[in-house]
Amino acid sequence: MADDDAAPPVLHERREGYALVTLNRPGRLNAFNVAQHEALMAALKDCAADATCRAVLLTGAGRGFCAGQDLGDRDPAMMGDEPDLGHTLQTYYNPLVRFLRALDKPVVCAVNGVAAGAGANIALACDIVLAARSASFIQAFAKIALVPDSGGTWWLTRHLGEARAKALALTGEPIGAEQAADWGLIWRAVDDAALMTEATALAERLASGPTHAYGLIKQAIQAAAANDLDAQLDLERALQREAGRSDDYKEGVSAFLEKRKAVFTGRPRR
Ligand code: LHQ
Repeated sequence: MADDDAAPPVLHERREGYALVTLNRPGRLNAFNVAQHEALMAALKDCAADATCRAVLLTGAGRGFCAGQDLGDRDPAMMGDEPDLGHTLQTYYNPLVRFLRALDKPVVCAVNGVAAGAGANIALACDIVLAARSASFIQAFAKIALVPDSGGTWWLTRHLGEARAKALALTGEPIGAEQAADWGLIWRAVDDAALMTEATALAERLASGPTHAYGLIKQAIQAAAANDLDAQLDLERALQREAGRSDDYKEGVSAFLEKRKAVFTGRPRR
């Protein structure tokens, strides 16, 4: 659908407490071109810099979540004999994955339909992934003689183990949302009609939570994969020290003792 390129490649809606970010090239199943990469990073950076933005909800327009790289931009007839795909990763996909992981606010991903290639792995880089029951995840790379990227070899191996990681990557066979949830690749599969209601409710809940503590939790869990228990215990001590100095900690304990609902500001400290 050529019309896609007339529309903004990413829709960025600032909502109360969070940003709704929608990949918006539905005629190409939201495959990434340069404009979509740039617009997505701009939206994420906007949320990072905005203290009133306390969570991100990422989804796709139309029937797909994201089909990975726009292969229309990669016609071998136009690319010369030695395309440098490493440069594309270095310039666009790797910074995106790193930004999602480093963002000190939770990122919810609502996978509304097929997530293929880098599209699947960008979804897996988010903090909490919900998927519509009809959605699927495809490590499509080997079908075009490529290697899973955007963290794919890392997510698959960490979450599923080598046997399933290799089978998915080598065959490029899709797995459905329920299978992905049963295997621990994503958080939850939900009915298609309920996806955005559930994802929105989750983003709203996170947006009124202790944002600073969420950032520390994210940091701790992401560090666990590379730490031994001793190092992780030390990290928890440091992060807990920091969390315990926040207004939200005081508010959380006071609210508990007073038997009322806590009202968190999300700020690090007074
Ligand atoms: C697309 C795409 C697409 C353009 C669907 N591009 N148009 C990093 C570094 C540098 C280079 C290379 O890549 C990477 C990372 C990667 O992501 S590699 C993996 C790239 N992605 C793929 O190989 C997936 C290609 N797409 C598919 O296999 C299918 O489209 C899936 C299985 C995702 C969906 O199948 P269907 O539901 O049957 O939809 P469809 O194939 O009919 O697609 C709908 C339209 O979207 C169609 O256009 P048309 O004009 O015919 O309606 C497709 O051409 C277009 N489309 N993916 N990646």
